[in-house]
Amino acid sequence: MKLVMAVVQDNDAGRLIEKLSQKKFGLTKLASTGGFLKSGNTTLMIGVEDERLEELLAIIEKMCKPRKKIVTPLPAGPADAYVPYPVEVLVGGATVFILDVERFVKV
Ligand code: 2BA
Ligand code: 2BA
Repeated sequence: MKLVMAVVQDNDAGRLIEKLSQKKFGLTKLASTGGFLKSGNTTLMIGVEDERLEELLAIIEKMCKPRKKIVTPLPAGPADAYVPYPVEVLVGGATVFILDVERFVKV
């Protein structure tokens, strides 16, 4: 079994959860915050049998779209040297971690 931790954009989370639930993947949704943009995103914790891992990854890839976001960096350093020009970053599709599960029990 694997534990998939998938960081996805809030905009994609609803449809992705619906699809995964339809396909009978067990999952837990966590509200999270990106360290860089400091805005909300969604982390899904999905325990999955090895045989269904590729199917799961294909669904995540299909449903999570990369998007451009414009951010204005916060000041760092002397205030008179700060030029607040906006920067474009490409966020997502999804950032996915896949971990081996030693034991999975429901008690
Ligand atoms: P349980 O299987 O006891 O799961 C309780 C909660 O544990 C789940 O809440 C979910 O947050 C987490 N969980 C379970 N399996 C997981 C996994 N493989 N990976 C990550 N987290 C997992 P809910 O998703 O709200 O589900 C509540 C109960 O509804 C479940 O109890 C199960 O009896 C049933 N259920 C869940 N998904 C279903 C589905 N697709 N079709 C029918 N029944 C479902
Ligand atoms: P954030 O940390 O809010 O990052 C949003 C996007 O900003 C990133 O998209 C990336 O394109 C850009 N970015 C992040 N750190 C940067 C930096 N130091 N300098 C310039 N640009 C930077 P993604 O890479 O697609 O990441 C989306 C979200 O996935 C992240 O939100 C974070 O919550 C999570 N994530 C990404 N890499 C991670 C990692 N190694 N460990 C844990 N979480 C990660």
